[in-house]
Amino acid sequence: MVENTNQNSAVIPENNPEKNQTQNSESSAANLVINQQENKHDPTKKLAAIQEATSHNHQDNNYGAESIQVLEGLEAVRKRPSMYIGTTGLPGLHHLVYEVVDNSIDEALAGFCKEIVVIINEDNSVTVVDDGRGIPIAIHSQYKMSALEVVMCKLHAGGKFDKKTYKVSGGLHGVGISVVNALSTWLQVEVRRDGRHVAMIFERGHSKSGIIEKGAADTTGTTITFMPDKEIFESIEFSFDTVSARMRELAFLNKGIKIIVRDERTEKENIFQYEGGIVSFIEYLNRNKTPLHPTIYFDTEKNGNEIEVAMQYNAGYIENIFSFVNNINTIDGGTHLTGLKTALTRAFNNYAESNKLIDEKDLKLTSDDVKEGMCCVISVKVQEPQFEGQTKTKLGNSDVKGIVDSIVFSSLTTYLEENPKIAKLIVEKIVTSAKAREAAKKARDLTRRKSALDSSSLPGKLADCQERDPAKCELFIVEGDSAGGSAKMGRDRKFQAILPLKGKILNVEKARINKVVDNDEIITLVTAIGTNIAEEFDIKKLRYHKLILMTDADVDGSHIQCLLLTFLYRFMTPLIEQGHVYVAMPPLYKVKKGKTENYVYKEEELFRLLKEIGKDNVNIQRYKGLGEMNPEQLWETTRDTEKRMLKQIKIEDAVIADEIFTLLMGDQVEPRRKFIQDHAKEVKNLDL
Ligand code: 0RA
Repeated sequence: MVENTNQNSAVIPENNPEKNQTQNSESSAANLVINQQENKHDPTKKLAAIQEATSHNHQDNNYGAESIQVLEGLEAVRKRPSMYIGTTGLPGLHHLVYEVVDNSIDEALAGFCKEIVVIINEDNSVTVVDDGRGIPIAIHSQYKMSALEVVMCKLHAGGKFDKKTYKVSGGLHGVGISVVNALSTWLQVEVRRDGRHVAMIFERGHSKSGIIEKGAADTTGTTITFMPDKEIFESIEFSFDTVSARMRELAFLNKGIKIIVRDERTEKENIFQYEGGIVSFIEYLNRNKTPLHPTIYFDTEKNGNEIEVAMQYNAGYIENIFSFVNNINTIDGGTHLTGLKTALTRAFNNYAESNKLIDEKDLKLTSDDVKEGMCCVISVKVQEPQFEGQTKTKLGNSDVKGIVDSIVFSSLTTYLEENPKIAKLIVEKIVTSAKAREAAKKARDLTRRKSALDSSSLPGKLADCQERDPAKCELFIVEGDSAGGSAKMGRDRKFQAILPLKGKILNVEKARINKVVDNDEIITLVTAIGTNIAEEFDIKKLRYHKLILMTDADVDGSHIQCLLLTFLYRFMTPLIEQGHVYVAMPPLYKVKKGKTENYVYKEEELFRLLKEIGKDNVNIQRYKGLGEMNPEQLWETTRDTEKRMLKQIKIEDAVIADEIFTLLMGDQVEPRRKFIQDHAKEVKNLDL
């Protein structure tokens, strides 16, 4: 695992007018382009000149059976060019350049090429020069022609000569240089190899010369110049910026390679060379952002696949993940990207959990959380890539997913363990993203729920009253179905409505208040009240001016009361502010002496009363829950507007309820324990 320190990355600025150089005729690569000046505009002249210069007796137009097949292959390319290069528009045109360059990149990957020069000539022909081994020129035994000719004329012949060559680079379709030849009005190739300097000329894929001896060579390399066919392409105007962008990318992906792009039409030049490879790529991508840590980098080989990953978080929120397979930008992702994402999510969750960096219970870091503000480049090199999809920009090899997953997981885990400060910083950012995502989801859920809450049909559980004037109506919100039953019997149906709620709301809702909105009981409640909630709240739709919460005088009852108040406070605040919410105060005891009955609502009251009436012949009945009361008792204690005890809830009460709710239901264990210790008495008598 290497943490990049930026010391060795030579990032050369480009598109900088001061750095743009005019063509330097001293450049070794540029000198390799023979007769460039004289013959640039007339390929026929160039051909004649080269033919004249050579004394070599070649087998011009004297092909064996195999070679005819070879040429038929290239006719197919001319007939259906899009099958080979995607389009005949500008992308296809530029693809020709990339195809040639890819061969040079392969030489570089094999360790034989250090520098590639791409020149857009004045006539829109393109020259690619490399200092690799040079295309072999010996006669190829199978095809009975020079290897050079086979490479240039046989479809897919590219790497066949050298099985050992680590051939991974490949244009978009990996079609080989012969396709470029087929789609060029003329193409000239020069090879410097084995001390020889030779050339060969082609027209629309057909050899127009044999091997032309150009003299001795003390260097090795290949120079290919081609003129795209106007009959094939919609336009042959190359874009310096498009070519530059791809060359820059290739320079990032293949560390150390020097790629020079020169435009003879405008005398612009870019030089790309990055010793840092994809680490430099990350620096480039994050250049206008605020990086949070040094780039994380790892590079591993497994089963002949090379996996390189560089990543860095910035202070922003945008995800920037680039994936490459054999230098091809897999814009549609594929198995390598899936493996990467799975591993990242797993590694960060694992680390966050084992280091207790998530303070919210049940909060899971998702792939989206992990990707926020992340800049990442994954570059894999696989032996036999299978590209899928219309544009062949999606990797299909199924084994790559597991390989990438396990390598990224273990490498990243090691990195996080070795760099706890950076790990903490990153995980904190991811946790923040996760919380923001949850909050956004809450808001969305709420909106979705709110539309459900607007339903005009009243809940079936509601025993409504007859009166239509809300100012005269009361809604009893009653805990438990049994209590609801007796409440129904004890009410004055003219103006009193009953809504029984199932008592166990709390169990489901332990996690979050927002989830309360998902609860069927709450939906029933809101529909009965009629106002909707939050931003959608409309007091004009209030169906009852008195909302009376009626719960048992036990711990469960006070919990439910606490939940309901919290809910009303958070989502229907004006109801509390304007004094529409009440809590019924069912008695704790009924004290009977002789014919006199007294309901007792507080412990202290019981002592006071007993002192008053004396302890003899007194019958004390303790009520454990609403269900124990008969309808008449319920009526007396809560419905009879003359006798009942109601407590009007003020905003302070609701705030307290909310605080208690948060403490009791929240994730923070310590404050909850402290609260219960501090308020042991109050908690016992939570029944406001
Ligand atoms: C076939 C075999 C070898 C190299 C090449 C082709 C080759 C092609 C191009 C195209 C542009 N530049 C290139 N450089 C090399 C292997 C040669 C060996 O084994 O020596």
